[in-house]
Amino acid sequence: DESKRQRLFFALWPPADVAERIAEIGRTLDGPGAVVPCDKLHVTLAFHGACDPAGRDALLARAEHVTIAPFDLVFDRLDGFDKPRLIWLGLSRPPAALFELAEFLRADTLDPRAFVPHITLQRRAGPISARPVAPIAWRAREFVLAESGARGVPGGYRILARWPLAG
Ligand code: 2AM
Repeated sequence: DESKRQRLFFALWPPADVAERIAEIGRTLDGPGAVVPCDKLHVTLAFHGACDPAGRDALLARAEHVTIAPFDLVFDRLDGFDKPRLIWLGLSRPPAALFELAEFLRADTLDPRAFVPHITLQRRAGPISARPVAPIAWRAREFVLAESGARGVPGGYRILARWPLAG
């Protein structure tokens, strides 16, 4: 039953005060892009696409097996993708634990792209030359499973479940 499929992804969601500072960067950039509002800012860890209920349950079960301690993230550079046209905030020194977590949660995905940790700031954006920005640091203490396009709202996200990071 196609109507039961959900677009699911694991993500890190910044605390509200951090998200507000990140959103400010997106707002102050020049250019034609659509600025992502602060409650939608996140780091996608693993994009699983359209999942049926059994697929969703498998993701919920997998998340229970994460044994990674909280880790620090320092977002300190702007960069972009060409397809789709995004401007994003990234890390010049992403911690190993971030890649471990993403790799564990990406198991069995069909996503062929390498994991590039980023927070999308603008969509349908103009070109950007990569450059450093004043660092914004945050300690990741939990990860979430989120649904994209929930209740038929494109670009709307709904957090379905949260798990604490614990080593
Ligand atoms: P983006 O911010 O780089 O566009 C929900 O759509 C989240 O999943 C977004 O963070 C988006 O990343 C990511 N996403 C959407 N489609 C994807 C795909 N085909 N492969 C990997 N990530 C995807």
